[in-house]
Amino acid sequence: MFLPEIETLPPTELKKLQGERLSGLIERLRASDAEYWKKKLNGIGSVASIEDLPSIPFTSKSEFRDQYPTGMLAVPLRDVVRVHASSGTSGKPTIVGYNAADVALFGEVNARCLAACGGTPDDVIHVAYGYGLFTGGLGVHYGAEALGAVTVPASGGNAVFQVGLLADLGATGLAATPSFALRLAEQAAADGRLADIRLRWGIHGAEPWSEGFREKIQEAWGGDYDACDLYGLSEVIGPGVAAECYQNKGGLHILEDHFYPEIVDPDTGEPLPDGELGELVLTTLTRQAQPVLRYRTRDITRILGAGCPCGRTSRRIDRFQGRVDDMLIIRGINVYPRTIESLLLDDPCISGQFAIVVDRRSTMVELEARVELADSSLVPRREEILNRLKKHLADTLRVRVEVLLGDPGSIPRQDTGKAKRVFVRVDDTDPLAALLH
Ligand code: DLL
Repeated sequence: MFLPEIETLPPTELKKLQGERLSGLIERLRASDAEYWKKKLNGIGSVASIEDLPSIPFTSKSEFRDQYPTGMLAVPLRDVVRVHASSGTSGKPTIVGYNAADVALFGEVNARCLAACGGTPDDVIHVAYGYGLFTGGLGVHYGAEALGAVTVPASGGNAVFQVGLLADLGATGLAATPSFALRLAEQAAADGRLADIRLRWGIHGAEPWSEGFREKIQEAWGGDYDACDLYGLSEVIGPGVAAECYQNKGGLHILEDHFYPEIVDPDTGEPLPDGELGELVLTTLTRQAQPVLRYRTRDITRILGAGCPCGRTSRRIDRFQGRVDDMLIIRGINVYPRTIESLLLDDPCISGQFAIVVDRRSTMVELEARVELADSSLVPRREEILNRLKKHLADTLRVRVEVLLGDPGSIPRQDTGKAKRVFVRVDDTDPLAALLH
């Protein structure tokens, strides 16, 4: 544990700390000259404990767009020492500012997450998240340095070169998106370098991934590799909001002394009790330059409760089911791409690479899943595996999915950024062809 005195605080003390931090934050924000904060807090009564949080209105993604680029800063711009940005789906990116204390916090929370996933000062940590405006590379980088590990800023791309580096520098920890972690393992196998690589654990996030995908990554790197989940988002800080511990995978410890979680109904905004699936809402209790109050993440999860064999007392949240906006509505039936992924990747004969195509060429929308065989020895069994997959999907989903089962390596790989899994087909051009350029 990186900060045991905080990470094992008894729940009542944690709640007290959260209340103090929240009321301190509100006082700081009330003192800010920014128009945005004056308006946001106008008419809000006293905020003395965490129970007062629901009296504050939600914050939505559109506020970042409206306040672009620096309207949400709670400090003068000259106090900012770093900016990050996430690319918006439409138009303007979301800009996030950090002062020196925020940068230190960014390092601390990532060091805590790395330690939860198995990292120690003795590790060599290969950071293959993208560096730049994206928060992944620099966020985990500062965490790995704060932990005292040897930190290798590999960034994304160039899998062949990265495999050599992993072997030559003796990396023991791998920080990468789950899709790139698997891509690197495939490359290492193709180059005959797997036996030269000593990776023990990985910290993977920035995109949704199923338990089946975890198994593919762990198998690809060898049985002892622990693949753990890391969650975060630019609007809140970047990576470092929640992470699994290697002792108890299946839920993520939320660093709730800094990021206070609530779960609400995504349609009505009504709070939901622990255990119920809904939209995660986050409040940054300690961010200084650009805090957020009750930010609607659009990410779907549930609160699992506290108590964990690792000794951390923070509550855990479930692995992400997807985003509210990801939900596909196929002939009136709601389906999340992650559900289809879980069903497909349950099958050991299928590789971890897949794509879902929403075919909108006719008014009857069709779903197509493209997968590939895990290795070429399975080619003679293609029909049998395909029928098994189709049956597995038909038994569980209420929508029909056409399955295409290709040869190993037939689905295009992506070496940078977040893996694109869902493609929309509107004409006779194959939407996956765009990945080849
Ligand atoms: O993806 C920050 C990050 C970097 C997290 C590296 C983990 C590792 P954004 O680009 O702003 O920030 O995207 C945030 O990505 O709202 C989720 O929808 C999704 N996401 C992030 N982590 C996970 C995860 C970074 N572990 C958005 N599981 C979030 C599922 C995730 N989805």
